Amino acid sequence: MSDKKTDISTSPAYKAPAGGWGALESTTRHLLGSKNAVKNIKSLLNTNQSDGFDCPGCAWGEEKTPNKIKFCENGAKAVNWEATSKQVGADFFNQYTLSWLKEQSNYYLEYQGRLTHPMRYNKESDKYQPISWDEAYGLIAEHLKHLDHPDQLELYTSGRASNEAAYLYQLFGRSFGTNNFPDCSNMCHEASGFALTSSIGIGKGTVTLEDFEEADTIFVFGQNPGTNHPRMLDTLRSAIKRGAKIVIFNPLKERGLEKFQHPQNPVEMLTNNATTMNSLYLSPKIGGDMAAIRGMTKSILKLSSASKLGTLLDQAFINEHTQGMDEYLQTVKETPWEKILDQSGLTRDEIDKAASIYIEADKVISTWAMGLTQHHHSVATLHELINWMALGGNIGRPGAGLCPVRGHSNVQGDRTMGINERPSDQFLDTLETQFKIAMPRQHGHSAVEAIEAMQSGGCKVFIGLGGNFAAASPDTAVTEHALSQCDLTVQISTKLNRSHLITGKDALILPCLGRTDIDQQAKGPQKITVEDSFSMVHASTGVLEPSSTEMRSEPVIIAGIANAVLGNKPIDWLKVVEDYSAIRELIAQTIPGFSEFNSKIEQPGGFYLGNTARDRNWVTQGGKAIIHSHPLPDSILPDKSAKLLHEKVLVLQTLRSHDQYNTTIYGMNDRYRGIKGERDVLFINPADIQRLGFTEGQLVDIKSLWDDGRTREIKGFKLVGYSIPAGNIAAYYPETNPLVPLDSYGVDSRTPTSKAIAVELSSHQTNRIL
Ligand SMILES: Nc1nc2c(c(=O)[nH]1)N[C@H]1C(S)=C(S)[C@@H](COP(=O)(O)OP(=O)(O)OC[C@H]3O[C@@H](n4cnc5c(=O)[nH]c(N)nc54)[C@H](O)[C@@H]3O)O[C@H]1N2
Ligand SMILES: Nc1nc2c(c(=O)[nH]1)N[C@H]1C(S)=C(S)[C@@H](COP(=O)(O)OP(=O)(O)OC[C@H]3O[C@@H](n4cnc5c(=O)[nH]c(N)nc54)[C@H](O)[C@@H]3O)O[C@H]1N2
Ligand SMILES: [Mo]
Repeated sequence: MSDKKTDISTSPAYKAPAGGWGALESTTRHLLGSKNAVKNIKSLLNTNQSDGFDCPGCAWGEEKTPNKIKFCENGAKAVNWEATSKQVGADFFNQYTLSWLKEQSNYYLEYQGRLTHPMRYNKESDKYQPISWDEAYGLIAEHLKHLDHPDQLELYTSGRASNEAAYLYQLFGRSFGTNNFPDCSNMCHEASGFALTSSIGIGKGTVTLEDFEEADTIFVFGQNPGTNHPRMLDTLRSAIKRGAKIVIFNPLKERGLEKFQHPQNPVEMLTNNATTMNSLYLSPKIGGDMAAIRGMTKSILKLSSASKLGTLLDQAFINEHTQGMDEYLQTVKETPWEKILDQSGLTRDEIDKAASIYIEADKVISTWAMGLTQHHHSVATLHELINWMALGGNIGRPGAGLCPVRGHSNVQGDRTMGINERPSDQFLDTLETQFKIAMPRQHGHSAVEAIEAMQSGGCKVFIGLGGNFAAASPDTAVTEHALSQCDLTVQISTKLNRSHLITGKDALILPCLGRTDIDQQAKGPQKITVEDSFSMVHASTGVLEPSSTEMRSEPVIIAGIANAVLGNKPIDWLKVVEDYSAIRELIAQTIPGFSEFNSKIEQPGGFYLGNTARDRNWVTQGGKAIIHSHPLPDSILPDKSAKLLHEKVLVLQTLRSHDQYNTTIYGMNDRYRGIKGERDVLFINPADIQRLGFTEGQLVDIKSLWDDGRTREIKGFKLVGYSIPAGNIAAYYPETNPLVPLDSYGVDSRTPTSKAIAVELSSHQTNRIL
């Protein structure tokens, strides 16, 4: 593997600032180009308002300023996509066989519109056919009755489900007898939850949005907010404008982290002024962050011992609030610089610079996303980050703290509600006391384990509450085969996607309402609640008339299934969905922090759940923050790749374009990276193109290296020279998922290693006859 350093000083692709006229133009085009311009403009104005709905885009928090327009370009795309008037109903399914639909792209499938009628797959005709809701519920009950064990059921959740839906779903699953709750979080921030809980005693970020107004330095690791959390750019811009420093760690030069122009700021737009977004932009090699952070700690120790002021560490915090720091610092001292520089790909000077910024700052916030969580050694990397933040006492202090920036808009809330395959005994005890039935104690399956269970025949029924399990999961061929082994697959969804086409022996599509839709129930229109990355819980109310009366809300669908399977036990399922306050009452009685839930959500902006670590109350063994010491890994790749390495091997990360929401593809452009009209591209250092004997623009095939005898290859990707460290490449998810081996996952997190796959390239042989 080559680790030659080439100049990657700036992004070549897009010269304009992020946001700006490009964002405004794109928002307008997406709005006017949809089937429903007026309806969609109405919905945008209601996004994130106290009496409107929570943006189904990302999980970034909301400022409390009333009546401010609170959507971003990509939030607008998400709203627009859901609010289409195009429909996928019985007529649509009557036209096409599954074999034909399987040949279509992900973009085509979702673009067809909203799912409007419950459907059942008919093997004979190879088509979906309409079914009544009651028949659908009855069919699920029939299948579940015939299971040998409740653990043959997998209940997947994607992170858009509301607190109310998630709570009912977990209660249904556990009352049926299983903790099998694989969720999108298993493929996303699982390592964050694991590392935070094992260090500071709570698996959530310790900061609130107000802390960003006080921080004097913000470190952003492995995250592309310009595309995935655009409202965060606004927060970062304000910080820069008042003199705070921002340090970026990202192998790619991401435009949003270089320059930003606020599309809702008339002065900036008219004068074409943009804010330079960072004080230091470091590009470590993929997977090199743990080494880079260790380097900063080593550098800080050196600065500290040379300082006339004595220690530069927050010794009082370390003594009073941490355990294990001495051992960690000893491990750092013993790690040679050579290894740190080799694994991080950074120079000593770069690391020293970042360390100086850290030590000069009084209040530091660190944020991170998938660039840190989707690695083999993610938990160790996050422990390292927490240790380094603890050195300066940067946990549990205003203006300072840890901030995993979540993905789906309610993924954090779903976990709080009990969507967790490894629930605590305490939680299960509370449920037992409340509902007077035994809860299953055996831990359940994560996403990867669910696929393994389907493969081995251990799972017979799969139900997906949202999401696109077939396309979002690793090892596409393996996952698809696993799903097809099920007796029944059920997808509760808003839009048609790949997962509807990969059926078990029997299959159902259950169409549901989305965040923007009015949810009318027996006792009137309903609101739901969500929790953002900052542990703020607030209500969300749909404002648009649903485009079909056949669609049902997620809580109603879950109640319908539960009622068919369990009858009236342990609750009257059909009754609690007449008015969701009844569900919130159950939540109030069983989930810590939710007492008086119904009255608390009446406050505009919602309420704060609190965070024990923020209060320096460490819910750990020993009552202090635990400082974990790990050696730097020998290789950032798991053994099954590490042993196959040769000098032409590259490390691939799979990421999002600007025109997608996970597996939902809105368009074929990636504006900030200069890509137009295509997705099958491979970002690569120009020196690697040359070294490997290719030319820019050439098509290549990509094959992963994994020692299990299986071939994983995708074909025909265009080489695009880009500012990325030599030896590293990047391409879009989900096209690259066939390359991620199912058993290539993080230690303790079991998260697929979507950001580090060893691959080799070969020239693509076109079949075209000229
Ligand atoms: N518009 C839009 N918004 C979204 C989503 C979407 O698809 N579209 N998805 C939502 C979801 S579920 C999530 S989880 C978040 C995802 O938000 P991000 O984590 O920002 O998403 P990715 O595109 O995976 O980007 C990963 C970033 O990490 C960098 N990176 C990769 N490997 C490494 C590494 O080893 N070290 C470091 N330091 N950096 C690395 C990449 O260059 C890239 O900038 O966004 C959420 N918001
Ligand atoms: N290679 C690779 N793989 C990855 C990742 C990566 O970076 N690289 N990222 C991972 C991450 S971070 C995540 S979070 C997962 C995402 O995995 P998922 O959450 O499973 O996937 P999405 O693409 O977000 O799901 C989109 C589908 O959700 C449905 N949907 C949308 N809104 C609603 C709603 O309100 N209710 C219901 N019931 N359904 C709705 C629509 O039918 C839509 O087709 O993918 C993971 N997979
Ligand atoms: Mo995610």
